[in-house]
Amino acid sequence: MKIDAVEIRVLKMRLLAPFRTSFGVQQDRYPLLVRLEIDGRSQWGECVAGEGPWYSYETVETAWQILKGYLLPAVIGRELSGVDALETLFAPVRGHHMAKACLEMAFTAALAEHARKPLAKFLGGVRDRVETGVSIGIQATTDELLESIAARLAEGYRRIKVKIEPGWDVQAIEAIRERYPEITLMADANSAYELDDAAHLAQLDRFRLLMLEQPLPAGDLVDHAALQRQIRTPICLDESIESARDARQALQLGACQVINIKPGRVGGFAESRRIHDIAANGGVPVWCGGMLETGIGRACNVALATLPNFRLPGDISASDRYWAQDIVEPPFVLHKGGTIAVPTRWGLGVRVNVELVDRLTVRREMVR
Ligand code: OSB
Ligand code: MG
Repeated sequence: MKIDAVEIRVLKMRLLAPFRTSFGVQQDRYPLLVRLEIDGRSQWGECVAGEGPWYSYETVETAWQILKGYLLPAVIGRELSGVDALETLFAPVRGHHMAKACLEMAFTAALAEHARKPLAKFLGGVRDRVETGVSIGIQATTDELLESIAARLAEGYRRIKVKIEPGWDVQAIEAIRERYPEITLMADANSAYELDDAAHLAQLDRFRLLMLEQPLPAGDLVDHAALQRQIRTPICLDESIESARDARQALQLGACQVINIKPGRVGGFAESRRIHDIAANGGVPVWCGGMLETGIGRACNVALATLPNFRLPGDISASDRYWAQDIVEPPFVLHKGGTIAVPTRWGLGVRVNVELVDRLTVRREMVR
């Protein structure tokens, strides 16, 4: 297979409601899309980088530069025997997993289409539906928090994740538990705490949280291991796990009991699969995280979450969780029991609404 050319675009898309985490508020999302011209067809991919370097050092702008300056020149016009070949050509570029991942995932979807298989089957998936939960941002008041949880539960979501930060944690979780003693509940701190906060975080233990996601900074595997010895709530790592090597070291240290895999964060499907396997061998469950994706990235997440060790509900959500109109057809919808159906068409499995994408595009360039 040969990638003949790639169009890079940035869209501007308004979220249905602002999304607040411990690292900031997002009102608009600027998804970077790639359109690979391959085998005479278009294959779309989505980069999950944010507008600014808050979740990680990558941004829409750095992804654009790395794609145009390094990754695309390395692969365009070459005969690529498979994903291994792509990974080998990307290897000299350190980090920048989000930039790499959008190409790796689009290329993998093209391989799936070529093999006449749905992406999920091509990856070795074993499910036709994936269980999904929903992520709820930091709210101005406890009443608003309880209201938004009520709305999501009414929609059918069966696992609630709430964002926390110092000043919005124990009391917020306590209020949720008083109202909903039995829901499956978890919290995500996006690195807002330090090891010195261990005694404070131990106060969350009495709320029977499914897990506490990424309490400490990304590089702190050793501190996460120390924290895990001081709290009963299982720690899940998100930002800390950028590669299979990170996953192996995290498990060796006892830094977590669960891993959130976002293919965009780790460089794509192949590395996600390696992390999945390391976790499976260690008896550690994984689940698929989200990055406020459009339907293109969402389709990739859904496909990945069909692998056997994705044993906990993901942050996959339906298209209407974030978007008035998704850029794919059909959009992803929530089914009874809080599940999303896995597309059965070959390749990515959804059509891209190019007319809508054109209207939302704020920047584009062809690279040959
Ligand atoms: O930490 O999981 C996270 C969104 C943007 C950046 C980081 C995170 C999130 C979410 C939302 O929690 C996940 C989603 O629904 O896409
Ligand atoms: Mg997270």
